[in-house]
Amino acid sequence: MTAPVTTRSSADLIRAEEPVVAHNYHPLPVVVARAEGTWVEDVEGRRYLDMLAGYSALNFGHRHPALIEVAHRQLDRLTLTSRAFHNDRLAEFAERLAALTGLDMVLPMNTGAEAVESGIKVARKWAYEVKGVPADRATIVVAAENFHGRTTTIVSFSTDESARQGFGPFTPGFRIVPYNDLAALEAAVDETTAAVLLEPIQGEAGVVIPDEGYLAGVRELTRRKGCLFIADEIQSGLGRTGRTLAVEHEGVVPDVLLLGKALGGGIVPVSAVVARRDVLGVLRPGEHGSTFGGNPLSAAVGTAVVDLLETGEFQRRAAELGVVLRGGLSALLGKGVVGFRARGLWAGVDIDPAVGTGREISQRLLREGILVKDTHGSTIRLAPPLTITSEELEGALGALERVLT
Ligand code: IF1
Repeated sequence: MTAPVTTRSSADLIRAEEPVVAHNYHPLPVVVARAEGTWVEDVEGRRYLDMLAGYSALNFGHRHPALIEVAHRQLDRLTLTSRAFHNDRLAEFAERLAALTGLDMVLPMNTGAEAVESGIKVARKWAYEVKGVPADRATIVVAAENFHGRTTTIVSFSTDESARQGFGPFTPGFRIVPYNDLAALEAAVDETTAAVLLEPIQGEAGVVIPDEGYLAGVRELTRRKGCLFIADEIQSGLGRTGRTLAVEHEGVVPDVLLLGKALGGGIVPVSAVVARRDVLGVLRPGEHGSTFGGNPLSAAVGTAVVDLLETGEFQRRAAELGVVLRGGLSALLGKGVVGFRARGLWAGVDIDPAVGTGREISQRLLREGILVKDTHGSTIRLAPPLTITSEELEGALGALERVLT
């Protein structure tokens, strides 16, 4: 790989951040300086297998050659116009993304939270203009233990106190029901309900997979009650679970799909609200916007991401290697793993607290050359790039076994 760009050591750089970078994270003590595919390298040249992949933003690995090539070419042509003008990349991106997802229309945004916020605004406007909910009375039903981002409206409906503490006052109009509970959902949806907003698999909660039939039940319930089903696939989507979208495991097509993370190929922030035309059609000029939303660089990279997904290669790899992942985790049950949930190349692994906390296990794995991140308590998440090889995956599972015993 290329020569180092800095002469400061990892320890120096970690120390240097302290007075000048907000402490809104508690990163593991590794300073990444370069990466390729499934491997990253720290400042001193130590190599690590990346089993987090930017929380599923790096589904195609670090710096996938096809994506980098498109980005380089676009950087040499045009990077930003704002949507005050058209650019020659947006139409194709929207056409290809709509076709990939089986929906009609795309609202291009940048971060996941922006897609979630935009989805909330569109659903409310649809409720007032199409469903006939009285002004400012629209409700949106969400699940407990949800994670949809960090804006003040989104944390307004979080059940994680640490995400809400000190950030009030909060946005009204949200009802919270237990996840994976159709009866509770039935009771919460009424004539004021604009939408039900759910992760098809809850990521931050620890890769919580609902019972078979839950998503189909949500689809039937929302259709019957005349409200929108908004599926937040920002983390579960784009190949992660072995299908293009996690909702495909139940053959469900939502009214509104929220995408992000891997949509930008791990290069630029790209997110989108993808929906039926009668839903996104409620937006008229000047009613919503974003400086960078739909910019030509993002649209070019997003189109190249759709190219990769249309091959089906990454979905197939996630499904096939997901069998290896499940097998490896099953073998560790009772040997430091007390439980796990896995679909495709995505797993939430519950570690026996007697063996260590999620953070301690993450630190031991770091010393084994594996990058993972703990989530709540003693659960670690595994979400490698979908380009990982079987040998690399077996290596990571071997390292996990070693640090648990
Ligand atoms: C961090 C985890 C957290 C998401 C879903 C929207 C968003 C996310 C389903 C917002 C973002 C990221 C945020 C990142 C860690 C990661 C995450 F669930 F993936 F593990 F935080 F809970 N919907 N999830 O998962 O997208 O605005 O971040 O682009 O460090 O906060 P964003």
